Amino acid sequence: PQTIFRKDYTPPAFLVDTVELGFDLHPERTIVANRITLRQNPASKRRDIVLHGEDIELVQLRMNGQLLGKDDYLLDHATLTIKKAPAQVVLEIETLCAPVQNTTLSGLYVSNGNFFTQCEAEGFRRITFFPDRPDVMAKYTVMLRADKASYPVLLSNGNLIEQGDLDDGRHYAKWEDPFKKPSYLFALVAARLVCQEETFTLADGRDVLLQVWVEEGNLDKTDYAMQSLKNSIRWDEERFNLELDLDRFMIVAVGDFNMGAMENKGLNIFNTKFVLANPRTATDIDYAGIEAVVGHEYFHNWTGNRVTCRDWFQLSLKEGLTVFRDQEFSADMIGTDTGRAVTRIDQVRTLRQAQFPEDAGPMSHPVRPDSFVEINNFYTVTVYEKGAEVVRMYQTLLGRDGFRKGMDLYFKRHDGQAVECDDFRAAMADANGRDLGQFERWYSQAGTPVVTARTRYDAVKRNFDIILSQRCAPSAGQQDKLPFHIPVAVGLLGASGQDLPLTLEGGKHAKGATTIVLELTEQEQIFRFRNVDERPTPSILRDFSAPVVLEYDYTDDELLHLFSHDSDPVNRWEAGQRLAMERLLKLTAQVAAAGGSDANLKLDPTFINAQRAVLTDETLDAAFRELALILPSETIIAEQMDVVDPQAIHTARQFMRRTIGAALKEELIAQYHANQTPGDYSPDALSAGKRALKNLCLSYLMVAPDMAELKLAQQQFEKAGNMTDRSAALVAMIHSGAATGPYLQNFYEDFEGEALVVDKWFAMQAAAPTTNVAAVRQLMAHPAFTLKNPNRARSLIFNFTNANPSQFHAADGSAYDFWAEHVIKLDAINPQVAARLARAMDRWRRYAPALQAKMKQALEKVAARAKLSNDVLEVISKALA
Ligand code: HT7
Ligand code: ZN
Repeated sequence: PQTIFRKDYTPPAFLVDTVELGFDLHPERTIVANRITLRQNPASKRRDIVLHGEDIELVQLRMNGQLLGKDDYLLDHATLTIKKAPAQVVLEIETLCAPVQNTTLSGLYVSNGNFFTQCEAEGFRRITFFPDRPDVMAKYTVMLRADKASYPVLLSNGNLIEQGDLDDGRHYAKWEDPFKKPSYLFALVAARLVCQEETFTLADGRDVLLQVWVEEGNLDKTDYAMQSLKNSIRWDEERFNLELDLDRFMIVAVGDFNMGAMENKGLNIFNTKFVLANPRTATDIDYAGIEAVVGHEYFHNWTGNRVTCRDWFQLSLKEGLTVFRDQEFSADMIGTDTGRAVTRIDQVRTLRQAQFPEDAGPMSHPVRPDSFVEINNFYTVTVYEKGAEVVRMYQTLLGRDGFRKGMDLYFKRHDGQAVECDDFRAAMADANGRDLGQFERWYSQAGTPVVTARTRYDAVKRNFDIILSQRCAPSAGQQDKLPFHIPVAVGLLGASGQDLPLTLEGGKHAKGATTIVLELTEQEQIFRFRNVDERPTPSILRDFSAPVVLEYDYTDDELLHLFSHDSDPVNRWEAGQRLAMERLLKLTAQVAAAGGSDANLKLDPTFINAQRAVLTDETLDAAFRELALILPSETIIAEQMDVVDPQAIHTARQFMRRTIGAALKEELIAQYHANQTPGDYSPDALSAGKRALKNLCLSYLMVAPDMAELKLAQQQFEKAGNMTDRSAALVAMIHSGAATGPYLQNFYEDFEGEALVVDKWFAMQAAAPTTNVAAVRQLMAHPAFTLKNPNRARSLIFNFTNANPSQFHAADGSAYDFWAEHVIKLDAINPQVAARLARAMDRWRRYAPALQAKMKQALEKVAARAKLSNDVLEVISKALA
């Protein structure tokens, strides 16, 4: 397959001004009539019109009214080219496609009898021939025609300008989008759906219509999405002075969807998972996900739609920025400092769990990649989450006001344009009179920088020096890395845990500041703090001010001091994670040395006491305590090891959980009862935090439960008034290895008709360390299982391969065969989903030789298939390279 390089970008030869689309919708045979007006691009010397087209049949083509014959154009499996076209062209193109056969869920497809589209990144070319690239922006008018009884609702982007009945029971609707947009933002829906709608008044006094469309029977699950939409609109007005620019904004939920949601102009299409919620079916995490994704897609209206990407290498321009915006939105919605810190800790966990491993693996790429085979493989945690960290660093360096100035300038300069990451950086720099030249390396260099800190205290001169140095390991195509511009937020703690006022030599900081952002720009730099009366404990990288690994030789005492006192909650949590990680690594080594046995393991009382202190400190938010008590995940532990031994990690971590559960039994039971949330369910952060802590207590008590503890879980399951508590009880039971058959059966029967809950039912079994590959195969035989629905495939298969490491890496390699078999099967149905599954083997080279050999065999088995998609081929060949 062909690799596409960023350096090869050329402007389009022709620009498109208007697009008129006519759809005669039939599941088997949809006719698409497309009339586009094109004109030569003065910025290009080329005169060929190149249109993309994939899996569609050309019926007829006219240029400036003239029917074109086969000799007038070149047509292959991917493009239609008209050589030496005149400067002004009207093309009329008629094509055919078969939506019901389209299992890729890209382009126009049928889900549960309804029509939907998904065009990002390159799906529009599966609908009609078009220059399907984001720098071609045009105005669209869309006429939809379909059978009225089967598809009573006809939606597209922008405003509804006409609708009516046709012969033969068909009807039509005409939509017009007043804004220029790239083709990836086109959408249509033709369906039997119902909606919750509301008129909402914008800050400027305009009334807009908001709608959330779902299948009948789900109208009792749309309130939270609607509320989140209204909150998002308000938030963007207040925080960035950005208003909704349309008269109508629609969200439509669909059960078959490759990702979370899609920001099509005025017609956001969502995976049901991020729309539907009521207390009976959705957990606190689901509610938080809905708020974040509704916000994310809404915020794209400015960061992505009004200002879009010049080419797909710039994807993080819209995605990193929009993730940052949705993160800030979620934090502001909680509104408290600890709430903000809790969201920040969650972000750090995601980075460590998924982005750091990606950055160190075979698919490692810069935030702005230099090349790709299949763009769909680059909707990654690096582009999204690391991209958001890069945006966050502007705010850390420039301050909130400075960041806002940069945003204002960005929109002033680029509204209506398709631009590059460099344009965003230039707006930030110019609005603040700063040179951010070196900051560019965050976009161009892959890999996670490692910042090493050393300190020295001079009691006579009362100086405390922090010496920071940085390095970054080589990654594909990038042997030597240049120093990054890294903001390192630092505070110093005195002996009683108080923040010391800081005086940085040469720094210009407010008198009495207790956190200062050091700017590390060289390979090594010394930062000197003056007037320091005692040797302090440094709190480095507060609020996780940069996406780096921080190395500092903390003593246990220093970590315990930070864990008890740091005023920065992120670093307070981090100290606990370091204490736990040191022990987990030692225990893992001991298990491995003892041939897998945990017989002689010990956990020191100091650590247990520190855990006890946090658990019982009721001055701390429950949400924070919960995070402080969760041990680093098996994946994060694995990332710290040179040779990964998944079984030893699991045994060591389980030992630690069991020991904590036994030692703190009394306190865990007390906190379990103290953090009940009686009364009506509410997903607010305070209540969700209490439930999280309570359910963590339960999970500790259930590592090796006695009868009373088992009963506690069973009662919670039976009496729970919401899905958070019900599913937490069931998960605790499954993980404990207790006989759960009747409970699982009962859960399934209660929710058989709720697809999203059935997904949970598969997921919780797949991720349990008690579930082996044979059990997964058995679950696949369940009548509710299908590979065709991405949510369902993910719930069982992905949860097994990605969230159940001790079983996925079973010594006999049987789960690797299972993986290979399903990558191949899925690839024939949906390459995007298959390629995501393929990534489960990314880190295969880090395992012990016996496992490595089996993983390699499985990879080679997939690679040997004759008909692989580019999506899977790219992932597998990079893994094997
Ligand atoms: N911009 C969207 C990314 C996307 C996507 C969404 C649904 C299905 C396939 C997709 N390919 C790319 C989602 C977002 O980041 O908001
Ligand atoms: Zn996005």
